[in-house]
Amino acid sequence: MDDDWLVFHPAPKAPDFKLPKGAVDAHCHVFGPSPRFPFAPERKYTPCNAGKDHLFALRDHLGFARNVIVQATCHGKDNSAMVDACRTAGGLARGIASVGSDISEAEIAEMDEAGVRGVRFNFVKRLVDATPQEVFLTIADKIKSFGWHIVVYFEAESLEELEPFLKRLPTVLVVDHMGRPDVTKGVDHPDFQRFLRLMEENENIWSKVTCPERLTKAGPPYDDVVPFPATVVDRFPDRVLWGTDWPHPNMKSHVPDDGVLVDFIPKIARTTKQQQKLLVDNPMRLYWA
Ligand code: 0GY
Repeated sequence: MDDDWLVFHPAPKAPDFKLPKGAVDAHCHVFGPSPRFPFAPERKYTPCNAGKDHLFALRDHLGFARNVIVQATCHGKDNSAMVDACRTAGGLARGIASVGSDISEAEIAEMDEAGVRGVRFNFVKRLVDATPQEVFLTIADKIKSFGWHIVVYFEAESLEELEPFLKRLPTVLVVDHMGRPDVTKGVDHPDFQRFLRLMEENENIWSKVTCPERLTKAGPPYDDVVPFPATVVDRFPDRVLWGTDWPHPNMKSHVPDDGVLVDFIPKIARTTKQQQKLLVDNPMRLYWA
């Protein structure tokens, strides 16, 4: 692993917040373990091993029932670790894959059978080399008849340029980490207002209200981040998802305690009705219907 890699928390606290029955951790990853599942030659980072057994133990410790495992860029387009985790979970995990435009219908069908329900388009330059928009449009066209959706990862300053392209995509879109706002600018800043307007005007766009540990400047318990996800949950309660982001790739400031992250949830989804939608109803509708 990279010299400056921060390994996930060895013993997260048991959360004080009791998750509703059937709660879904809708954003997490598996890394390897290598050498069984080698990392991709084109990767931009080399993580620690963080395999499915660890992930499922964390799920049980925190009180989640299910996982959505998102293909991490360190595995490139080799989805085998994620697919293996989905198969092992016996219906309790779904997956999001990374694929090329040469993906065949048979390959999509095989992943679908394993539990994959979407693809991820990544626009974060430190994680991937740029992909031509035509490639993404070809992939979108191939996956849409399977009822799959598209997860998009970009940073706030890219949204203005990306917006016309996002509007061309034909499926549900799920934006990772609210498009990574700069929390020092506040929710009223034009950048975050642009993101809220995008959701307002496009009913197919959902948001993961995730990653206070990445967005914070103040550190745990991440109170400086609260207004951002709280606003999104208040305005779009039927189009939000929550996840741990375990094993927290590329964290540099600190190692997050996943139990502290779970205790953040009631600060951003303040009623039991919002919590039920965020943690159970929305992910079940998108991934298990
Ligand atoms: C995240 C965030 C990051 C990494 C990846 O696939 C990945 O490598 O998503 C990041 O470095 O911000 O959502 O896991």
